[in-house]
Amino acid sequence: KTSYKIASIPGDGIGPEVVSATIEVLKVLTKQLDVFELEITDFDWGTERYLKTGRYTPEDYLEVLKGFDAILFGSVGSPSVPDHISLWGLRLAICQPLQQYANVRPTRILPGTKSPLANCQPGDLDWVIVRENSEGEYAGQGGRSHVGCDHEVATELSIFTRTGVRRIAQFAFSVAQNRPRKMLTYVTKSNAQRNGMVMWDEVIKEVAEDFPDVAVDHMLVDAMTVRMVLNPRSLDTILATNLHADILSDLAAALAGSIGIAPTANLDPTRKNPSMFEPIHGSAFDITGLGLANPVATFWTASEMLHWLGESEAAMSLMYAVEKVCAAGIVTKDLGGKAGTKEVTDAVIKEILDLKPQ
Ligand code: NAD
Ligand code: K
Ligand code: MN
Repeated sequence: KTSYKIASIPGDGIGPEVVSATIEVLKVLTKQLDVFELEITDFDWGTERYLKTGRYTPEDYLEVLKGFDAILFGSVGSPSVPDHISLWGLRLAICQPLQQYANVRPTRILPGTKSPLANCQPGDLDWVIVRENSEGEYAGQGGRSHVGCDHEVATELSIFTRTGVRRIAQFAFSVAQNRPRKMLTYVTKSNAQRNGMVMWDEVIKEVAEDFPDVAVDHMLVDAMTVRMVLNPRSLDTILATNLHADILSDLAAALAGSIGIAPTANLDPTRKNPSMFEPIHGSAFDITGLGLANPVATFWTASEMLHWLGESEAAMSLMYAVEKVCAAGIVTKDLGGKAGTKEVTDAVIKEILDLKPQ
């Protein structure tokens, strides 16, 4: 039997709650299907460790992670540490050096749940957002001088390279090509941002020539927010920069019902390094420890991880179980239900136990 090595990094806030629920579900799923094994190793990398040792991770963390087939991540961020320190200390400290340059965010309305948009039914909103995950405003370039003085200057440079844009464009076109509607909408802000964003427009037009069967259209990011709300059906695969897609994908998750369902994959498409899978949400301090966190985002995340590992049948079985539970109305408060993390998890496990072995 194939065995995959998974690094589990639950992190902070509700991260450990949703990751432990997911590991419970994965253990039952692998046992039930009986075709592959997951060897899961748990890492205590997070803010508690930072407060004790001054680091979110051990120094050799990249070498450690390279020994795994995939990484399952919860969230990082705590009220006791500034957010830019925690994010750069853990999540970006993994994504950036491991060249996980493609961030993929499937978004759709699950059965039994509702979009806040009037008249938007499941099927009217079925998107994949591809977020460039290594450049832009998140490249870590910039600085501050004369800190605290009235004449202080602070910059956050937006870095784009032709190679970086080309590789994410090629990735997004192939995602679009593999979906039934074969449509790609790319988002820039090339009216105001006249360097990097204009290069994006040019590179995407070049790459489009290699994908003649994909229908392409272009939106400016501000107008894109309007189109997402007023005409969700007109969209399918969406490509945007690191910053723009970060914002658009939270909006997308809310339009699909809740940020509590939305998964993301941080992929190294070259497969030289392990990829990392996480819910798009953060630590959710307001509900930490209350047993209210929606685990569906992390279940869906685990399904995306199984797809990436090549275990598509298991991935689909997991989503089938999750969707059955949603359809039965066993959902958390963010989706308008009454169930807690545990009830949803138990219900998904019960559905999995009803699955036939593959
Ligand atoms: P958040 O995603 O943590 O929470 C936003 C809102 O959504 C909150 O009201 C929260 O209760 C709700 N929510 C989020 N996940 C939920 C779930 N699974 N079930 C039910 N409700 C859910 O965003 P925030 O408040 O902006 O950030 C909190 C912390 O998380 C900050 O430290 C931030 O830096 C960090 N963060 C980390 C990541 C990451 O690890 N990749 C992503 C986003 C935010
Ligand atoms: K997260
Ligand atoms: Mn975000």
